[in-house]
Amino acid sequence: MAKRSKKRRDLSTVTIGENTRTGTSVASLKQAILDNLYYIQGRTPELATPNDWYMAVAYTVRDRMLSRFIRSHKGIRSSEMKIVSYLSAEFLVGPHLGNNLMNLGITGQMRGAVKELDLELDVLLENEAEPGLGNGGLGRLAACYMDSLASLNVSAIGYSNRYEFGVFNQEIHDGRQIEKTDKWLSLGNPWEISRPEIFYEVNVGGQTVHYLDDKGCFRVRWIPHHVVKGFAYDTPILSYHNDRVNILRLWKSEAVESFDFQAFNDGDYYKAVNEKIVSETVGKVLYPNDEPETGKTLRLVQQYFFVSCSLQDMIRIHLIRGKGIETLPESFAVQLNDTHPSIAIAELMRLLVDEHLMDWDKAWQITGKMMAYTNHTLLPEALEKWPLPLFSRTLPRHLEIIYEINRRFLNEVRLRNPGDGGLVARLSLIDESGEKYIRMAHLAAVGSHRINGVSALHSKLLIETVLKDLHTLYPDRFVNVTNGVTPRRWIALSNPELAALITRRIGDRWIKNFEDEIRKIEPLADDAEFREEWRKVKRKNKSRLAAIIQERTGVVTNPDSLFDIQVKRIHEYKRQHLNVLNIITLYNRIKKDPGREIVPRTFIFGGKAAPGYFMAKLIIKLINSVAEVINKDQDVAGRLKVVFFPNFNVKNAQHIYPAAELSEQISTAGKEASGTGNMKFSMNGALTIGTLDGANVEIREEVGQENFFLFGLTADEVINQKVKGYHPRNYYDSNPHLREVIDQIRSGHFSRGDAELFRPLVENLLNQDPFLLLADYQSYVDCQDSVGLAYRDQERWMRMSILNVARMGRFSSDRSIREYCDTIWEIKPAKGGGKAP
Ligand code: NBG
Repeated sequence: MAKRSKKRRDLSTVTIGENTRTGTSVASLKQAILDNLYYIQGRTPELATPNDWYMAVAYTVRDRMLSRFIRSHKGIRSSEMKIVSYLSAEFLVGPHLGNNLMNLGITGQMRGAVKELDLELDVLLENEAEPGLGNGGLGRLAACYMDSLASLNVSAIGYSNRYEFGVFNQEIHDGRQIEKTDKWLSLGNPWEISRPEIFYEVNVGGQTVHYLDDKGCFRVRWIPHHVVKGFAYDTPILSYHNDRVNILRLWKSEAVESFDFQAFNDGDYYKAVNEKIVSETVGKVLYPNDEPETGKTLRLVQQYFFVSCSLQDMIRIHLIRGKGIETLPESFAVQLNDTHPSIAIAELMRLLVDEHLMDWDKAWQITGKMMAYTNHTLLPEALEKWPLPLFSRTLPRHLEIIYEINRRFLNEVRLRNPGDGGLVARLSLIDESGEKYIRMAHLAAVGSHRINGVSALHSKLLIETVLKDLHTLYPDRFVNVTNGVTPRRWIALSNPELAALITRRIGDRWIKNFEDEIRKIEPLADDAEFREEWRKVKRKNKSRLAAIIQERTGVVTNPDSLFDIQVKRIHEYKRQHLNVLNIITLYNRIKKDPGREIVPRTFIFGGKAAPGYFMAKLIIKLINSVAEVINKDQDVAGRLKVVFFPNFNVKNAQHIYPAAELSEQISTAGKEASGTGNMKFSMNGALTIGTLDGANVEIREEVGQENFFLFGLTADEVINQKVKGYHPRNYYDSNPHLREVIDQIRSGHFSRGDAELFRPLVENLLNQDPFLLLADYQSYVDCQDSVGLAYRDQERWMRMSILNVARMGRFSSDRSIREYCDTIWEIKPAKGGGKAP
């Protein structure tokens, strides 16, 4: 009997055409590419376009992922293992090809194979359309976490929308940002597998009907205004050199009936296709962040749509495992990535109570056990809330559920704090202070068993400010998990020469176990030969970036100058304009004293501004206007250059971080929840100039204060300044250098005499300056001077750079995921990654 089943298993693993479908030699890969070109793209080499070749290569790689994918998939269905369900409105995964080649360990062979076909692997990699399914840090964090989950051999599904258009592409015209639609799917997406048989229906709008069922139980039926269908599209997420492959499952919205024959027969063609149009609009486009969401019904529908499909999917998988609905938390731990998916709390209640006929208390217990919520920002304007009328029109049943959750919750509050009406009003899920709103952060917090911030400082401020009352009520729910980033994509893939240098000295285990292994390069900071090799790698990366900059912007930069880089979303709190104030200060110094010795610097900026964020767009214009004046001024030639690198995204980031020497992390203390760019820079050997904000605090602790350029007010001092009454104009009046800079911007010195252009920005700084640029100005300029001094001593700089990398172990996303497993999900990951394939 045992023998028979073994035989059957053997048979099922035999793959026809083993060599060209799964072989990894140069010869098999080459043959496979040609086969895929012919059989999938329908082309021969003579007729193939660059995209045909890209697709053929991508399918060749995908073929080699599938056996592991299918094995992992079987595990999801059959095993007892708990699955992490990461619900996120954004996954900024970045290009797949290079990452998958690296994870499979076949980059070298593939390079050889394409070479034999007269192609360049680097050109193919550059040709890949990036899935821009995220705005910035929050989306990229989700992608780093998917990487670590797989590499730590934790079973996970990332759930989101399959947006047809990702974050816009940024072009710069006349110094201003222009947004272009991101049609990332237009040439096909070889990495996803569509699952037309996995779909769910999602109700929208309408009303509810209350009735008693035949057993006399109170029931609710939701009669929707319309129904949207969500179809699954799966992207395999490989682990680094081990067997696990997880899934990124994205939902595409479609009409239930794509064509209304009744309407067509009645002669109304437009009505006949209308439902299709309405339904497909749901997943059309990713919303930009930093814009007020209130009033955007479509965004609420979008959030609800992917959350509902995902929860229905989890229940289906759990039932396939042969288990009863009451044990759902044994199969899934759900992480809510910010409040965007927080409607999951009410939706799970609805599914359990209305569809699975569970009683409320049991359903609430299951919900709380499964759900956990990560907060990613303290900015009040980013704390999601939905106007009551809009919410009730869109999700009438959920409003009833939220009322019931709130009723029970506030009863508990009253019981514990009798007579404190103010507390009840502050904690309520409904904001009734004016126009009524649903507070999504409160819903997420009340329905979760854990709530976490993303850096030590952020978690502390979270419980002292926006979630203070909730913390008093449920202190045990709050934990901190400091963010991390994957060293696979951000060092091994983006900075292959640095990776090779490190591997030559300490072996390659650091890629898999960065937390423990990378520290082994610390003693090499004292090795002059190593420092010299380190310097050479950085120099090469800089000249490579310089070539890209010249090609994209026309600006010629000097790779021997200090590459001082600020790349991230453009936002006033991130203070790109503080950086600009310092640049103008340096410029003025040289203009006054042309013979002055300064360390030549290239200031590089990159980042998108939300399309509706006026001030952020003006900051982009300011950077470009200052660049225009400085870059053509012969007096500063060879000493200062300013560049705005257009369209900062994952692909471009992979060229930028490896070339950076100075990382600008200069947000107003208390505003940046964590930051993750700060970690990527440091891992690539850049030194940081920064405030005590977000994860900067912990980075400085790890790398040592002597290896970090600190300036500016602390979070407490920022609050004190504001309490005391902050008068930016006093700084302007009392600091002649600052005054000169501000006056130049105001007078049109950098805007061809146009004194109107930057007026809103200058007025804002002089009158409100909500992010305290003027208060931090002098401290920043002084700190930048000390950076210049340090850079003159290249031996010292290299030592600091090596120590920065050596001490970054803690900021691997593997460490973060381990902490989520321990303190939130109750899952045991494998140490140092899973077993090799
Ligand atoms: C961002 C924070 C960053 C943080 C990332 C990831 C949002 C709402 N928040 O500081 O601004 O690093 O989240 O946690 O995008």
